[in-house]
Parts: sequence; structure tokens; C-alpha cells
Amino acid sequence: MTDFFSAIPKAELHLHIEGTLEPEMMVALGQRNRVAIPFASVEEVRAAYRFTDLQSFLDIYYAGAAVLREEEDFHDLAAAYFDRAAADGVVHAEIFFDPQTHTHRGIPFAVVVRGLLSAIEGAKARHGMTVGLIMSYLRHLDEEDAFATLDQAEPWLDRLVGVGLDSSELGNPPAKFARVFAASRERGLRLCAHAGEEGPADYVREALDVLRVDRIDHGNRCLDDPLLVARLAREAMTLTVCPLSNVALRNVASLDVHPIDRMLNAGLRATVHSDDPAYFDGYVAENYRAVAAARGLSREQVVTLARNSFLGAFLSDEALAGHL
Ligand code: ES4
Ligand code: ZN
Repeated sequence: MTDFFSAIPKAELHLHIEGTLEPEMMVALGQRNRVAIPFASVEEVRAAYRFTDLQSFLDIYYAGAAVLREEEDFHDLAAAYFDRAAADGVVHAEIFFDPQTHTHRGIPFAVVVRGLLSAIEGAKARHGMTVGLIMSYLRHLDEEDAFATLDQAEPWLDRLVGVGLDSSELGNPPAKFARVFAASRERGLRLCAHAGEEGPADYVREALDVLRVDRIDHGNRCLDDPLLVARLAREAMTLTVCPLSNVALRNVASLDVHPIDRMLNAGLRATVHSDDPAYFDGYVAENYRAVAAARGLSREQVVTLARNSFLGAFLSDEALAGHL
């Protein structure tokens, strides 16, 4: 479908590349690499995509990632994503990858990054898309493991724009990663963290005060705390909101009650993104389309969301000016 929502130029800032693994590719790579997956067919994979919370999703997401083994697999995964993103009007993408999901299975860090970087070269050549890579630490693991990951990233630091923090939020507050985030910043990386997706508003505040992040992923639960909302608005902190993810993981009851317009009306710099589109049934334009229809967003509000995606991106002033 080509419509206003896919035509409007936008930046994708909240996208887990492992979350773009479509069932067809999961089955095909499982066969190519002789990795057994707990599903007999594409239909069975799709049927498993019914989630009750974040953890029920993560269990399937990590199981699916097991089919990714060779540099070529990471290339093919990302190349397919960039083609879809280009069709959705994405002109700049900052994508997360989870190195520990792969290094813990014996896949070298370099295999993952080389595959992703070659797909990024292709996206530039094929679509004129610019892409930044964000290495995301898994918060269910300890900080020492995150430090080991930062060490493995050392030869690649100039190819990364930042670090993130994802996986199981409850019980794994931002402060657990205070030292590795400080070390990441010292290496010139920008910082973001998932906060207030399932966890409380206090985790959002901790991401700001302890991790000193440049961007908050999700952030929905800030709405429980009016003082925090006022601060986020004053600081023009970008919140990368993912409507279809929120509903799929039952953090929001339905799109009809999604708070995206409440966030904009509160002066928050909210933007719309896709999170794990292969699992949540829609890439970024579909997230715009669905939430705009459900909430009756005006054209002006949609333009604001797209503009906010560039304002929140880790772009040079010059590159930003080219997008506004
Ligand atoms: C994620 Cl939706 C979500 N939340 C936290 N961590 C994640 N990793 C991949 N998708
Ligand atoms: Zn996410």
C-alpha cells in the first residue's frame, strides 16, 4: 500500500533487527543451517506469535534467533528489512542488534557485525538509506557480561553509533548497568535504554539520572508520573513509541486507547516505530497507519511524529537539516 503514511519520509529509531525475522525466513534458515526449531511449518510459527507479556514474546524471539549462524544470515536478514523499510518511507534507520544472543551460542561478534555492515552498504547503494548500528545489552544478564560485550566491540567502535538496553525489564532496572553505560559513553557512543515499557516510571527516571541516556525507548509508563512527564517535555527527550508492540505485549489494552496523542498533547517528543515487526504484525508505516486510524490523529500530528523521528536521531546537525 502506498499512502501518506508510507510516503512521508521518516527515521526508524526503534527496531530490533532480530525482530524482523519473518516466519518464512526462520524456517528457511533453519533448514539451510540444519538448526531445529520448535515449529514444523510457517503456519505453526505464526500461530505461536500470541503473547501475554514481554517475557512470553522474548522466549520465542530468542528461540527464533537460533537459526542465525553465518555472516550471510545476518546479511540476508538485514537486507530484507532495509528493502521493506525503504518501501515504508524510511530514509534513515538506527537499528538495534543483540550481540549476546549470538555470542552466547558461539557465534563470534565479528560474524554478526560483518553481516549487518554489508547489508548496510547495500541499503545505501540500493535505497540511499543511511543506517546506524546500536549494540544493545541484554538486561537479564549481568553487567560483567555487558562489559565483555563492550570489549568484543572494541575493534568495531567506529562502526557503531550507540548502545541500548533491552530484554526483560521488570527486576532489571537501569542502575544495574550504570558502569557499563558510563564506559560506553567514554568510548564515544550515544546511549539509549528501554524504560517504562513494562517497568515503572521510576525506571524512566533512573535511565535519565543514572544512565544519562540520550533517548528513551518506549517510555509509556512515564504517564503515571506528571512531574516526570513535565521534565521529559522540558528536556525534549525523545520517546520511541511502538504502538503495535504495546498492544501485542498487552502493555496497552488496544490501539483505541493508545496514549500517543496524549503524549504529543503533553509536549513530549514522541515518535512512532516498529520494535519487532515480524512478531507484532506491522512495519513502521503500518504502526503509523493503525494508531492514526484508531486515535483519529490529524495530518499535522502525523507530520509531527515523523519530524520528531529526525529530531531524535543520532544525526549530525548538517544531516538533520537535510531531513527537516
Ligand atoms: C524487545 Cl519489545 C522488546 N522489549 C524489550 N526487549 C526487546 N528485545 C526485542 N524486543
Ligand atoms: Zn524494543
